[in-house]
Amino acid sequence: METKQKAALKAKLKRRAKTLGMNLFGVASVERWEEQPHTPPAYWPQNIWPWARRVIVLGVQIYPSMLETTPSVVYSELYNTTNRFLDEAAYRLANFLNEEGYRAHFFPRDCYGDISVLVKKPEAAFSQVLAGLYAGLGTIGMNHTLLTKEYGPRVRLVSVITDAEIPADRMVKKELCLGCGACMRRCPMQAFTPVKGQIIARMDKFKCAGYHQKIKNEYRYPCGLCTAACPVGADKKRWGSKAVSAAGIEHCQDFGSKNAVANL
Ligand code: B12
Ligand code: SF4
Ligand code: SF4
Repeated sequence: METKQKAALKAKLKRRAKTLGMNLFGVASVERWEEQPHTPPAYWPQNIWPWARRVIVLGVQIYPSMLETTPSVVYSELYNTTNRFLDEAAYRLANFLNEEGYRAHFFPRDCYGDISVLVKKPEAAFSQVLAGLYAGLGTIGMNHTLLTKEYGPRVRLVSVITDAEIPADRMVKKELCLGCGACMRRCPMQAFTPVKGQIIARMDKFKCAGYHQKIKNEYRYPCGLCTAACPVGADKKRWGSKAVSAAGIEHCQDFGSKNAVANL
């Protein structure tokens, strides 16, 4: 493929992603997995799918006005919808690439059977956070999520893996995390412990997953308070500090979940 053709295909994919409702689009070359120190070779896309050359990462925003009611069925429904939305958009983009003659498929936004598995082994076969980092969408914050300048950590991700060698994006150089600790203070499980000289905190994933098991049983999964608390992101300016009132949070939590029944 000629350089001009590669750039034209990337522009076409970006337009399609936008039409499919995606807020963020970035491209990582698979070499990034080798260059960066984060995962052993078993996780590298090119070792799982030998034809893989690029990973296209798509992101969709999470509305703070719904997230901040968490744990509630309001956020739970938003979460389920973003999941469908992401997987469908990635499927369609991969399909388009197949029709253009390339190999492509998507890696589902999460890819685990149930939270009861994550409480024992809180890990998946492919990291959307690292894919987003390598595709230039943002940097990893103290709370282990990908922070973006547009939406802070309030963005969910999915990847399309392909052999179409479109131009890769540059990684973000400037750390977006402010090190303010708001995520850590807001966590109901105290899952984070700061590490001196390092932005990313130590995280007790088992504590976090255990809490998720509890609130899933109450039909108000997931938590996400550490993403709601984060001040990074242009979205925070748009929504202001009170995207939902304190009374509104309680009100939303009083309907549609086991918590509502327990409070009767
Ligand atoms: C397992 C899982 C969980 C587990 C474990 C959490 C965890 N942080 O690992 C539990 C159930 C606890 C969980 C909770 C949540 N999750 Co979750 N989860 C996943 C899942 C399915 C797999 C993650 C994984 O195992 N990847 C593979 C491993 C190898 O990589 P990794 O965990 O991503 O970790 C890398 C980096 O953190 C980095 N890293 C870690 N430590 C350090 C230290 C240093 C110094 C450096 C440089 C790098 C570094 O390197 C790691 C690889 O080794 C992903 C979806 C996916 N398939 O990626 C979503 C995902 C990470 N979750 C997500 C979200 C939003 C949440 C919640 C907020 C709940 C919610 N939806 O509201 C909470 C927040 C937890 C948190 N603060 O991290 C989003 C994050 C989006 C974003 N903007 O980053 C993802 C990407 C889902 C998605 N498709 O968007 N989750
Ligand atoms: S999702 Fe909730 S329990 Fe898990 S780390 Fe974030 S604030 Fe803590
Ligand atoms: S809340 Fe503060 S410390 Fe936590 S990820 Fe966001 S900017 Fe970093």
